[in-house]
Amino acid sequence: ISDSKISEALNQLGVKTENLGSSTGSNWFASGEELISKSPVDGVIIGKVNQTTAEDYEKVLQTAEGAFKEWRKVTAPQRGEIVRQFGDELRKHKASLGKLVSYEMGKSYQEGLGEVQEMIDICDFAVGLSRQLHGLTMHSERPGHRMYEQYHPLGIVGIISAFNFPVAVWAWNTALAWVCGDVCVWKPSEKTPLTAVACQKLIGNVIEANNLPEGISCLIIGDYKVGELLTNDKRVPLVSATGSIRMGKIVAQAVAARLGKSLLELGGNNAIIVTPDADIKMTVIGAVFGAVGTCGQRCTSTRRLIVHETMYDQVKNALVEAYKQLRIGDPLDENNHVGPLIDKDAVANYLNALAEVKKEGGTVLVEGGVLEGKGYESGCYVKPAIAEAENHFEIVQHETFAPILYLMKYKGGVENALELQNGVVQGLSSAIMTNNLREAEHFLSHQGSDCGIANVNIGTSGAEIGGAFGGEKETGGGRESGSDAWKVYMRRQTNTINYTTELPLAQGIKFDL
Ligand code: UN1
Repeated sequence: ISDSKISEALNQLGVKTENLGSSTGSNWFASGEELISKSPVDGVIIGKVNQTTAEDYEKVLQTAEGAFKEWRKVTAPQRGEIVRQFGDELRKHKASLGKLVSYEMGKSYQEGLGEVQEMIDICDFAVGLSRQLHGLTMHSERPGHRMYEQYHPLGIVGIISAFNFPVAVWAWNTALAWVCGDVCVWKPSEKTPLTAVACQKLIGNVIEANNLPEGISCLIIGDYKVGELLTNDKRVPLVSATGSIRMGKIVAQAVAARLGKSLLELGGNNAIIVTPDADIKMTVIGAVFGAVGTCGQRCTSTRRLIVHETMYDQVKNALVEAYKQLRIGDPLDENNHVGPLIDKDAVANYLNALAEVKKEGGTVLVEGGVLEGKGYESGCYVKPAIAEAENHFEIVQHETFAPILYLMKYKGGVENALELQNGVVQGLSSAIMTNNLREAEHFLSHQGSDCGIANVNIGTSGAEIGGAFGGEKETGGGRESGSDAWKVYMRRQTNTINYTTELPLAQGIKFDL
């Protein structure tokens, strides 16, 4: 670990041991090549972590298998108690972990704290859930029979998470999976290994203090090759993957080939529809936060603004003015609104998208560009840009993980705006800004938004954990976090009990011997 500006935070999190890599609970072992974690904030190498080899992976899986046999015997409310303790650890370490998230990933410190808060919230949710893993009871057609269903744990849940929410998305999955009685093997993004190490340290301490089997929480480190070990592994009945559509298609095919289950939360191409009845001030705040927050690297980031022709100039001018106020720089400095992109590859994708939109006939309203000079040495700081574009442009159809907002016009009724909004392959988040009840209800109806998330008078990003999170079409169809998303982490069993001395058959079938 280098002596960087977050060394104190790292110390508080206990991330200072040599030889970190694969882990089962608080037991670390590392034998693979080193993976370097470089901060996009200042380009400094924060630390190195050993990657998981095939042998390390085998050890992890066997430990997880053993742990599952013990963990499923612990009652669900007691499992909830462990998650409660983990939530308390997160409360204690919120500032340090938030800082590490901000420094390793590049989002603002406020957003880093927000991400840890999401982890705490999902822990609280999971604790309550641990007494509510309800099944239904049914009436049997046969006399003296009782029918009901119950949910049992699945076993080992694989979690593949992305760099943009390096800790919260893991927590959404793992907190639910744990109360459901599963054990988890986590492959974080290779771009953010240290935040993962920090989380594993925190849960490892809780597991150890409670004398529980270490394999309840496992960590494997590396790139897609390590992920493949997980997706191809028959011992892992569920793989939950968050990331790009390209990655999701590979994961889905590998898991389906062995008839496993996958939970996919992939790309978005989220739009805000701005109707003639929209409140301009709310629209601008929602759109700017949605487009530039996390430097445009949320899967719920606002990519498109579909504005009614009567509002177009007003919205356009207000946005251009708002973008002038944006302060870009060190995300740990709370005066800044926008931090860096994750790495130089992301910068290249951003530049490519800007070039493409021009090539296809778009007009740039707010120029982009890479920032240079003092404070921007990492080469990852870019200017949020706005371009007037058309929905059918190839580049507009594509999710570019960067702060580029495409502005487009619609005429006539809200159904025309919905044509555009739904006219992309992704289906994650959507929003309408309107004070018109008819428009709002149309947008929310079966003829309206085709996305997993549809908001009225709120932007596209910043979902709460209480609702099910995920989307349709190429977003992958999975749902994580709140509502009844827990059901995917369990197997349903239908039970019929005959308490008579007869054996009547269902459907009235007679079978006499
Ligand atoms: C993601 O970008 O992968 O709604 C998750 C939001 C956050 C979660 C985003 N609560 O923006």
